[in-house]
Amino acid sequence: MTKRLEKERSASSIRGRPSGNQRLILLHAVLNTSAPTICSVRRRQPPFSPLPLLLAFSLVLTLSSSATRRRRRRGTKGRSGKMMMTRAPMGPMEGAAVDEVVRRLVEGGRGGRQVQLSEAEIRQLCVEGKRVLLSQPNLLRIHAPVKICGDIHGQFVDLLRLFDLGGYPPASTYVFLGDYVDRGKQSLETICLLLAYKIRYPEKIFLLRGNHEDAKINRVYGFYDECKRRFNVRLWKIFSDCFNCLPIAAVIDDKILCMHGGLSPELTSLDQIKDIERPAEIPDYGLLCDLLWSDPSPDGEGWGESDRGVSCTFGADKLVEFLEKNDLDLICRAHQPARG
Ligand SMILES: [Mn+2]
Repeated sequence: MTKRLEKERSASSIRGRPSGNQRLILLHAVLNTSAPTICSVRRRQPPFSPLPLLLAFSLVLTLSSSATRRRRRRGTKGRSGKMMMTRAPMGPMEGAAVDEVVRRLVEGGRGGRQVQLSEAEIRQLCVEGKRVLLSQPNLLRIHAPVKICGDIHGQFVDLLRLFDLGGYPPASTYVFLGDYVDRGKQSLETICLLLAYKIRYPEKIFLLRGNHEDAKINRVYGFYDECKRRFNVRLWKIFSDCFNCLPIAAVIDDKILCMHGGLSPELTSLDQIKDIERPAEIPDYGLLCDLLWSDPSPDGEGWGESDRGVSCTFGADKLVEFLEKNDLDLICRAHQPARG
């Protein structure tokens, strides 16, 4: 554990782009720097044109599909009826109440101002959020166009800037690649807004799990302290229950696999991700650990030892092998900051 934490501490100083591999998109969250970064995305065959929107803190990738199989489902379609029948006690968080939480966070959070929701509201966001997360599979199937966002890490002002740029849900569909909490100053506002949108528009925003959505990690890197300072430890535990239900990966238009970390030597088929049961704690090794912790190897081939002391690295050969076997074009992941 100590080794893992030490290595995680050093993760913020990870060198830039990990490799020249052409089929890996990295979504960089550049913490505490205004240096812009950009990732080139080249493809063997272009069924759609990625449009990178560069921000100082994160990269949003818009994937627009010309072979349009997009489904225009309304965000709330098909869930309110079930909700009314099975979860009447959560009624207060429906519709207008969630909208009100969103409004207070978005309007109140401008300029870095703190927005203090009530403890009861946050508990409801966690409980209802958990229910919505578990109602969808651990391996999500999503259709383009969609905007993919990397680590937010409690930088709530930057999250609002992302929505300013890309449109506020439900105007656009989003996939977030995890690491919502820790490091930044406003983990609570960040995760509360994302959960509120998830509850309100379950088909328009998808929240994957990052390695910081893990009680062992966010106990140490800021989220626990923020919960304790602004509320209490009980609330932090309620968040942990919710985080244990976040999905692990998403496939966009059957071609782009998204996850926070990367590949695993144990991963041969996508069904293995689908079959991971939730709620789940992140183990110290194995498939689930690797999906949230592994990194591409900057130059090596095969599987390598990670500098983090957790999980492993994967070489370009392993990436190509996996993509070809599973008929995928790209892996899209986050987890590593980069220098511009
Ligand atoms: Mn990470």
